[in-house]
Amino acid sequence: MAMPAQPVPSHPPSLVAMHELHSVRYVASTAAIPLDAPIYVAGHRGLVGSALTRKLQAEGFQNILTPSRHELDLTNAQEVEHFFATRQPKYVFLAAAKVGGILANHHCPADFARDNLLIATHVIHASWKYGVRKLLFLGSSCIYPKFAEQPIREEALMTGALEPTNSAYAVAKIAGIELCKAYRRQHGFASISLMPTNLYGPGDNFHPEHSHVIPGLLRRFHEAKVARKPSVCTWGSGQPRREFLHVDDLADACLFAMRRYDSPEPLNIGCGEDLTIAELVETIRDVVGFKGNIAWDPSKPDGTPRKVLDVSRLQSLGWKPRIKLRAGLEATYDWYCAQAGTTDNREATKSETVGK
Ligand code: GFB
Repeated sequence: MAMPAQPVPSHPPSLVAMHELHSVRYVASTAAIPLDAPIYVAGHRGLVGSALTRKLQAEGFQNILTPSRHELDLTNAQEVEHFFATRQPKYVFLAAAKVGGILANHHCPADFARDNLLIATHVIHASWKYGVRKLLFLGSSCIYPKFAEQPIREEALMTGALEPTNSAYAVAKIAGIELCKAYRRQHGFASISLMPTNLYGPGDNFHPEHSHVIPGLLRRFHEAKVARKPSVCTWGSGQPRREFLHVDDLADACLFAMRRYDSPEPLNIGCGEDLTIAELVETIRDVVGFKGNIAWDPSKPDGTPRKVLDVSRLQSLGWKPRIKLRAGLEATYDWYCAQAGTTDNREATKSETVGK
């Protein structure tokens, strides 16, 4: 495979040093992903896993392993061991997770902690044990302290208290990062951790209560438009700020990182720009074409006041997102309408659990 030219970093000296330190591994891992290598996408039916599978297929990878939930329950250690022993994946994208929006996290913390701890423990251990060449673990921007300095640098991890609505999920994801570091330190296992910002796109969970804000509101505005309702209810104060990344950009960043990033330190993935929830709501209303009013329900939680990632480490490696928020929302709404017309996607799971 042809090697892309290495970008010239333009960032602080410490990042330059880190980049140079790992450039040797970068060369090795780039050259070492043959198109017929067995690649396991854990959670291939979820938002992230399905985007990753599309991306890998588009890049010409021919041996993508996507066992169904019936074949492989990632919370079951024996099933995970059996899968790795028999299918022998060489690269693993660990996108399987129990995920959900602010209310789902708030109401089901035990499920979010248990499932995500088990999935990370089983998959990282089996990957090392059965000779995976490289594993990419996906965390979340909610691992950072609730009041972290903005934009949030990777160094902010474990420097303060977490946002209570999703602390159980966040702790499970932090455990995954630590597992990757531990297997790397003790066994020399090439595992990396990526921390994506809030994601959206095709394949998302559009459940009215348990989804994240973008799919939840696309659906609510759509249904209000169809039913000619006078207003739509949105949650909280509208004042929190969030950063959003289209999942196809994330998938691109994942493959980029699998090829070029090899460090125990987590890597933030985002666009580095945020907006208020009130601004997002206005944009979604416009995209859907709803003409009625917007009402706010202050009894619903706001969550973290602001969550925008510092993406200078990622940019120093030469990666940038391509999909602007407005265009991404329009494409996602189109996808939702197409799905809503053909399947019962809108009545899907109470909160997305992928890879189980
Ligand atoms: O997307 P969301 O659930 O995730 O909510 P978080 C973002 C903001 O949108 C919150 C507001 O301030 C919500 O109150 N919001 C307004 C709504 N209307 C709605 C609505 O109809 N649905 C939803 N869901 N929100 C999650 C974490 O936090 O972020 C997860 O709980 C995960 O653990 C994810 O990591 C990335 O950004 O607040």
